[in-house]
Amino acid sequence: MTGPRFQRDATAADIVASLDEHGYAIVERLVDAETLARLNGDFDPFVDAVGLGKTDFAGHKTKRINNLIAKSTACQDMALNPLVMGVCDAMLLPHCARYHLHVTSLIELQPGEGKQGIHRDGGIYPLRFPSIVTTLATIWACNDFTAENGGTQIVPGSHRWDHDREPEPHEIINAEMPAGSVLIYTSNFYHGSGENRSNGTRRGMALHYNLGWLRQEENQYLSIPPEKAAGIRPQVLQLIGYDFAAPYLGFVEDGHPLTLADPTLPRDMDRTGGEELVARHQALRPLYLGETPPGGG
Ligand SMILES: O=C(O)CCC(=O)C(=O)O
Repeated sequence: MTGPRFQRDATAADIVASLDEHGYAIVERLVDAETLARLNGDFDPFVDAVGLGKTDFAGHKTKRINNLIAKSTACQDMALNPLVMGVCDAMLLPHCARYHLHVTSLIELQPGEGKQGIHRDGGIYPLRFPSIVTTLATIWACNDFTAENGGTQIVPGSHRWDHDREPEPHEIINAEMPAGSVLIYTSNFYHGSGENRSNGTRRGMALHYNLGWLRQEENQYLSIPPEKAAGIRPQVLQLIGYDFAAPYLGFVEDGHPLTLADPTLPRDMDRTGGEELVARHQALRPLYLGETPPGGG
């Protein structure tokens, strides 16, 4: 038995074990107070300026902003958090040579917001549940998450459920965690934002990652085109998609996509992405994409 609640000395192996057993993990106060203050300060003007959601899913009393990488260097740092990267390596690299950032959303529930419909993120792709892990979600608590203010609704154990099994109300709990903590779960796990019965707002930052050969939810290279990419470090640009996802997958005219953002890079026309990527791709076990056999293929 391990998890699901950890401190910042947790290892990627601890988190992976908790994802396997419970379907989720919470790492308390993983980010320091200074970075969190910087993050909130970067987002405040955008949150002030944005209107409320217009659909039941987005929430009629919820403010959302996206393209967070362009709006905050603190967000860029957190997207590359070493523990999260270790968990992504363990959960996603078994099925892809490289993963990328899938979507970035700041989600601020206003007082009086109701519960979001419970869902599984993997539903964005036409696959039966439970499938291989296609996405890995991190929800960072930008302020305290409580049962009263809409801490994410989660359904422990639901990552193993069959496609048609839906949660009963008594199976749903709220992820409660102090500001700076992160909730981690995968594409097979049922969750949704909670109801905000408090007088304050609940602000969460969702940074989700996905398999490199799947389309990203957020079109990040149009949100951050080459002319806006200057000044963003290569590691971050690669994570949002300025990279090969596999040999040949995602090349541009000169070879590596990063050459569009940094004209000083060699225009060597190499479309393989390099020997290491080729080796990683060749080592992957090909997936069965018919009716998924028992055990997920
Ligand atoms: O805000 C949250 O706690 C989760 C939001 C979510 O799952 C979504 O918007 O898809």
